[in-house]
Amino acid sequence: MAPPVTDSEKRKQISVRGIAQVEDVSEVKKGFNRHLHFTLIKDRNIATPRDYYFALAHCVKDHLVSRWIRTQQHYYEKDPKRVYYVSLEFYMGRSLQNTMINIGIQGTVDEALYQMGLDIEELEDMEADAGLGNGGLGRLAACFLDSMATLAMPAVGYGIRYDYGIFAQRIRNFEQTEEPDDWLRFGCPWEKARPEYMIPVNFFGRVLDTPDGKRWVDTQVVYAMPYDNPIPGYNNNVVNTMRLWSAKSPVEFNLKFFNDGDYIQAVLDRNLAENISRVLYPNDNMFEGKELRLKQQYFLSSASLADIVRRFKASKFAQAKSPIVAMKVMHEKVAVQLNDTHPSISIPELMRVLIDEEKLTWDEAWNVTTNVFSYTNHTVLPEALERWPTSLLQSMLPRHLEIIYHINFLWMKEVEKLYPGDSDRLRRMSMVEEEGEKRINMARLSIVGSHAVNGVAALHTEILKRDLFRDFYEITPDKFQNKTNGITPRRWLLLCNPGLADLICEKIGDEWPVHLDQLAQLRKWAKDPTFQRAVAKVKQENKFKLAAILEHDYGVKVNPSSMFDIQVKRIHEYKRQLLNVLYIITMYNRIKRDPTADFVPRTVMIGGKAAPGYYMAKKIIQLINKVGHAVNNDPIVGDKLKVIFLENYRVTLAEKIIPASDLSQQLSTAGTEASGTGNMKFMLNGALTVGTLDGANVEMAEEMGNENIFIFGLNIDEVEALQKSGYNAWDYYNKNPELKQVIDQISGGYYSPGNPEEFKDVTNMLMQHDRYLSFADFDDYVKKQDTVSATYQNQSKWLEMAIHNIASSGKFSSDRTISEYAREIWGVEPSWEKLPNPHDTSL
Ligand code: T68
Repeated sequence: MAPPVTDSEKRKQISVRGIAQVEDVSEVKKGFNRHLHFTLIKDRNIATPRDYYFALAHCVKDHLVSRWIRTQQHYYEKDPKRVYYVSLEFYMGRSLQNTMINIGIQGTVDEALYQMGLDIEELEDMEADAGLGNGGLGRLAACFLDSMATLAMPAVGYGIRYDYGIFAQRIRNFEQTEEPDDWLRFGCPWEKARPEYMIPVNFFGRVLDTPDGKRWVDTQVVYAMPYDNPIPGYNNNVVNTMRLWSAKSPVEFNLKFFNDGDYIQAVLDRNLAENISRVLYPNDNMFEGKELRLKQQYFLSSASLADIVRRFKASKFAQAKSPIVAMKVMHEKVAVQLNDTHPSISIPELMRVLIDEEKLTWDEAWNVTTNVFSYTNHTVLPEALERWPTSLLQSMLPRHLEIIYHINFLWMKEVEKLYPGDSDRLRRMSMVEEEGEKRINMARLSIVGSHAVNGVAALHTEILKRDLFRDFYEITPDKFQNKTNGITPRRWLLLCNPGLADLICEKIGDEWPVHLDQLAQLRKWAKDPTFQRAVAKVKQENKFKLAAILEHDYGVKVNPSSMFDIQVKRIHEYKRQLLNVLYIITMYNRIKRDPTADFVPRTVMIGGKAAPGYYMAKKIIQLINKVGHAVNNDPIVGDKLKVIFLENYRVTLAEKIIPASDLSQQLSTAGTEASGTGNMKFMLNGALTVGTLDGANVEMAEEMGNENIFIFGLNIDEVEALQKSGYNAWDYYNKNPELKQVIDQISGGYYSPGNPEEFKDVTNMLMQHDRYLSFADFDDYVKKQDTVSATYQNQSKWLEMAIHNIASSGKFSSDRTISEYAREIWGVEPSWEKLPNPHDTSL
């Protein structure tokens, strides 16, 4: 083959998006037209962009199915240990582009659509986000599925197919309003319903003691209908499954009404059962003890375990044994990861199945159960820890409560043996909490019922061991592990930042998407002016593109040469968006004090959803919007400072914002953010971070060196010391005139003309009961932000730091995280081998 001539041809040769071949392009055009005709039943005269999107999605899905079937055949033949990731949330976002990239047909499809005169980006924009998650925990589950498929692991993700995902956020009159997310309105082209595999799930009823063991009777039944979604690995022909359950009423539901003659009412009431999978609970880091939420948790747990047991029984391993012998060793072939305690009712559920249905003894069942399960903790905030009232469990899941009591009885005996007479310790370690309303502490149940417990960043795991789960760590130190979070470089670089991806390929080849450590090679060009210019050019193009989106979607004009300074994440007091606002106002005051002084222009963007019932978070959104209104309309400020609230922040918006950011704000009080994963996405895309020594920020700083990150504020020991000695916001307020001015303005109604009371709850909180010590970090934050501005003026220094960020982000690939889970918790091996390319398609 002749060597490539031009730069752009060279880029195509090394393109990680797949090189278009003439035959493949014509194949895609054929498939697209076939679906437009036979699936959508439209012609090009009346088809809309949405029709084209669906035609394309179906066409792309066709290229998945052989790989999907073959992958499952391959697993059946090889009969390896299976991994199940059970999660109430999978925050997937869109699938079209990700699928094309992972199976290597993006180049081909681009060319085919171009030849047909269609704009691929316009079509991609028709896809609704699968917003089946709140934030970090749900997005982590999605990144993990991508990595497990890419590492050819025999894994299934189990979740709920909510009819309504995370609400759409609209800002009206500076405040958040919520709209239901009807994401399935036009149908989902990726999923395959499998009504033939429906599973009955029982609720309520009572427990009978029979000679043949316990029987749970007189229950209400709801069916779980599986919907399978393909999860393609990157460039390895593997396609795994995410199985989401949807609630279906049984035919005989409400039969008594039916017999009463109220047939119509009986049919209408079928809705009640189907409400279980209606809507995602919109809280992050907050426990809401609602009956419907517990139903969702048990619905997922019970259906998934029944499916797991069925698949195990059908495996070659189990088939070669008698049924009872097979069940006793199920843990040799099954690993189940619990994504937080949300699905941890699975632990008594598996005990129930093994004892009541499979007739194992208690001890045999307990051995299997503890070896099957492992539990990931995602937070140390007390209000997020799940503690279900026993009264609710008693009526909804009476057999499970019985089992939990017995697990706890045996556990208490064990503790008592180790620490005779230590009643305070027994109280601290009991799954049954007796203070106030009697409750089951689900974290304690999960620790005792699992063989491994992990935190999601080194610092977080240390807090678990030393503080939250200290007593448990003392008894079983080997159970506790760290698994620092990661992100998939496919979506969070290759997909969202093609310019940077190409640049990296030119320097180090095209293996980095599966070996992200290779980015370290970029370090040698950190000071190279040519490479710096190339990185700067990509960043500038991404900023132009975002600026165009902001103007088109929100009607705001931004200065694309200003610093894009971004904080996007759920709105929560502990994440301290307020600290960001305090600095914005500080900058505003400085500009007004001396409008001619040198000022490094910034466009500050803040985005994120507040839980609908979280009053303070909603106030914070209102304050950001009001401050933005004042700043953006002040002629003295001009182009120097703009404050934008990014409405409806979600996966798809993250993909547009992160590649265009210069500065990433990670401001949580040390010891509160378990890990953070947004922080890693910014780093990978060449933004610099201003942040505290919290969560994974600590490890990011370690990887890149303190000289490449702007760390400020109290560390965790200092936070603890200050909490102990007593934090007094007034001390800081009185000592810092800029802080005093900012607070006086907010509480004096400067940003709420006509209603000085508007933000009094915010300022009262900050002054009197701020659990997150905002003022204690204000001074250092301002100083660090001033350093940020000064550094930004030295573009070559800034770019050198940005390149160091990119080059140091290898550790934060979710491939690394998943490899650690695989080897150290699940007992399976990751593999970089490819399955054979299915030959019934040339793609
Ligand atoms: C997040 N937790 C952590 N919770 O806050 C974050 N909570 O530090 C970490 O990086 C991430 O998990 C992944 O480990 C959450 O996102 C929730 O969304 C949530 C949902 C329901 C109930 C409680």
